[in-house]
Amino acid sequence: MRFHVLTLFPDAFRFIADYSVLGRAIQHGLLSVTATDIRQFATDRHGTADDYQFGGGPGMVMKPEPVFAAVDAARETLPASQRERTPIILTSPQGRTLNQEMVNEFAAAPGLVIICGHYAGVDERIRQGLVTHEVSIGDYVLTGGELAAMVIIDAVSRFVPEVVGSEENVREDSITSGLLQHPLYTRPAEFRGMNTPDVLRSGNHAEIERWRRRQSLERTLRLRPDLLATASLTNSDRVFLAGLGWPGDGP
Ligand code: 6GU
Repeated sequence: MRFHVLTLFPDAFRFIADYSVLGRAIQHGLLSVTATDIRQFATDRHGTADDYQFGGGPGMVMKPEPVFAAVDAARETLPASQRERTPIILTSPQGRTLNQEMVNEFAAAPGLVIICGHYAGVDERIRQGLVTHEVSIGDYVLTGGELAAMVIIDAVSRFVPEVVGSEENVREDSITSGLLQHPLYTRPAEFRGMNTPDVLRSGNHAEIERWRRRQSLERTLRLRPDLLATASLTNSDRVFLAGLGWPGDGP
């Protein structure tokens, strides 16, 4: 998976190369992350990437020429067969809020080009003529799109084979099943007066699975009842949830 990031702050992406899980994946050649300075593609000698907005008003706007040129250059490094299939993502608080389904879609691409939005915003022609996906990471405003780009890279990288170990993949099952995870315990069995459930140390695997499933259901109902509408539930899950007061997800 190849990530091409176009940014005004390329040094920020050294964090990814230095960070344990993704850094190791880069070293093993499973991922590549190239951060290119948009200013390199400025049309003047000063590396100007922003300008005042037409019509007046506070805040600078990212100019179109350097961003178009930077995307063209990133695309040229891709094999022709991949160019059409590589999403051009703009990070911006106006975008669609990132979720696991979007992460899955991005992970199916051969790579991603990510433009990190900055200042008051980008010239609208960047949206019109370049961007295929505009992505936000939540309903709050960041100083720039770099952290959002790193969030996208991290979440997508988990789907690249061998980037995360099998124990992490197991947890993915609990996300894709649409339920929150059951509580986890390790030694000691008793700590500062707090005990661990006996069933987990009973050796009865059927009982353990039942307990975990019920804990997941109960926790999801309490913390994220919205997830139950799309979770894959068995009949006995439904009966159990109904007993907890769940009104059900349909007629
Ligand atoms: Cl992608 N960018 C900025 N600047 N703020 C955000 C965001 C992105 N997602 C949430 N807030």
